[in-house]
Amino acid sequence: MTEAAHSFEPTEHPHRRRNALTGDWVLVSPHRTKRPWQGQVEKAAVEKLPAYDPKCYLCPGNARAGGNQNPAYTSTFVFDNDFAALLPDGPRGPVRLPHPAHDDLFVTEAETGTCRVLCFSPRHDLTLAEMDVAAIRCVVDVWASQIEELGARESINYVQVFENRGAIMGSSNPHPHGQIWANYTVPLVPAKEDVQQQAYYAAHGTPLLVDYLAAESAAGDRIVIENEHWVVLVPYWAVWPFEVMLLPRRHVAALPDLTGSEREGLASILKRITTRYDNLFETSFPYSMGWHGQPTDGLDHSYWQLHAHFYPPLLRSATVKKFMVGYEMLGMPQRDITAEQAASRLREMSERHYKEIKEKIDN
Ligand code: H2U
Ligand code: ZN
Repeated sequence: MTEAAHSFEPTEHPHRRRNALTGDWVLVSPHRTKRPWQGQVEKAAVEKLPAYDPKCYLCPGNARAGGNQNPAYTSTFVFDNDFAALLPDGPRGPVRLPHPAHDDLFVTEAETGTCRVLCFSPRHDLTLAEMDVAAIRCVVDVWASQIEELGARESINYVQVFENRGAIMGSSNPHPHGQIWANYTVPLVPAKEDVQQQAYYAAHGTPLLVDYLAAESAAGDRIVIENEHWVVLVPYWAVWPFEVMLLPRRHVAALPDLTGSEREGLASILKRITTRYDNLFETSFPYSMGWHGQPTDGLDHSYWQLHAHFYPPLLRSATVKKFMVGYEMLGMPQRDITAEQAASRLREMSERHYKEIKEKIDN
């Protein structure tokens, strides 16, 4: 160990942290948090929405852009994306393009799959944070049944469930909804996680994220909230300011394998973490979230541990967003506040939604 290593202080000294789940690195610059901000200020989103919007393509009974009509659904509703990025039929696998001398410079694989949209609620004006636990439980059950149904297909080797929330994240519509993309090849991020988890299991004989959660529980400073079956923490290697990971306590490889009481606990902790997020800047907190579970290729992936990632872009207020530009695009991702500081901020938040408190005061 050098002299510098002896005096290393994670809240003061720039350092790199390795993402054990992907093998990527993040640069942490904790000394920069006092720097002034003179860049873009996002306009806070207008928050008062109607329970039903006749022009919304996701509301019950309305017509969608593709010409189809939504049923008068009362809980959740799943439909095939009218503008799907993947198509179920067609060629699949390596393609030979007319570049015989440069095959390795123009590598192409034909891809097939299915894209679906999942409405979380018939209510246009709610979010996961504002839905009740019973309604969120219905969303959990649909996530599980979609992964099960699509994953059973011979041509589907990975089912990616995700939610893109808020205009700032490019979400096209405030109506609470998520998406499901299921395809033949395992996408880039879960493929990296597969490699790292497999290598860790080969070296240690235990699943990477099971050991990781045990170590985080012992340390405690990155844990945000927990219940009987689940833990929410800011990962050691977090890139986004208030990024969190949601992990089951039990070793479970995929969402459909969750028991009834684990699903119940999941619905409850989803409401709690999204409420804390909303309370952080008193705004309907934008994020991209999604589930990572084992590939559905029928092979043995017992080294996998199910988990969800939440990647919110907001940095210091409802209007100041973190951009992944410059050094991040060309060098590597970088963050200012440490994962420990972010976890501490999220721990301080109330679990009573700020809108509920405001309504009380207004009346
Ligand atoms: P966001 O999750 O980014 O808001 O996307 C919503 C999806 O809904 C988007 O992929 C689809 C878009 O293709 N969509 C339909 O399938 N039908 C419509 O009538 C409009 C939007
Ligand atoms: Zn709607």
